[in-house]
Amino acid sequence: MSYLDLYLSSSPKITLGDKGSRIFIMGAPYDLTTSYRPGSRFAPDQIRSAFWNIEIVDRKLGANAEEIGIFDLGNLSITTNVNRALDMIEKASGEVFSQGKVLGTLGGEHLITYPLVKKIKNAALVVFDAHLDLRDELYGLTLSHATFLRRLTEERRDLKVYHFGSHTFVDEEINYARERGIEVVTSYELREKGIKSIGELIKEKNVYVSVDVDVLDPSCAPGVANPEPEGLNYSELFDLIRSLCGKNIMGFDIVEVNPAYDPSGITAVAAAKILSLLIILAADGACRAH
Ligand SMILES: [Mn+2]
Repeated sequence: MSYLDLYLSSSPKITLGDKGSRIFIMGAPYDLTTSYRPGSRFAPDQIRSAFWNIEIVDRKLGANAEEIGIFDLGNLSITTNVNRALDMIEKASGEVFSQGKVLGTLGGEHLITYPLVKKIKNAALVVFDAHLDLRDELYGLTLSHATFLRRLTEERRDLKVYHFGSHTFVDEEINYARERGIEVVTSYELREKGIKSIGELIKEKNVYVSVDVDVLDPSCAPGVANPEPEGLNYSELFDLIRSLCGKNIMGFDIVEVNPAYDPSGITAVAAAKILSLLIILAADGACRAH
């Protein structure tokens, strides 16, 4: 062991393990179809930096993410071509999934979920998002961060989707959701019915989890591309995520954090906390039902 091995790291990578780890992390720094405030391409490294600097132990789940092997692959290459970005995400994630690994991807905008989930079989998709992202088209784009779930659910008729925390969507979106059999529980319903646990609502054991950080209220997560007031607070969202303890997490992503609008860094910290929870949930037997 040399001083170079001892004192230097490839920070801000969040590697706590090696290639033998079951959980892999990848950055997808793309915000090419963002409709309002671009900048989420800078989020992966901000989330990593926050992850290194907050406590990643969770008292409620009774687990410490520091003790779980994680291998960080780094970020996908820069491109300004949307199709090229989607292709790289699909190919890189496909390689990780084919090795039987759990892949956690740091966005980037919500469109990155489309190539990540496209080929995942035998798992339900669980989405947390202020928006439904079920429009057929927005601002001239049929494939964008506002339409990704529409395209995905049209292509994958077999994909069961559970959607939590929405509160801003047009009739076209909710009508499509009902027709397509997407289970939608809005932030209003979560609050009015006092729903703190969704584990039993989700019938499937295998799940892929996509967290759009704008599901949090802008008062606790201002640094997102499309902030929407009346979102969830930290504890409301974290308890819903914790209630997935016992599920088999096949993969996950955390999207839409925008460091350009996050001067205090609290949105990146919230995303890092979400990352630590998902790592604990994805690790075999690490979490304890609370
Ligand atoms: Mn959203």
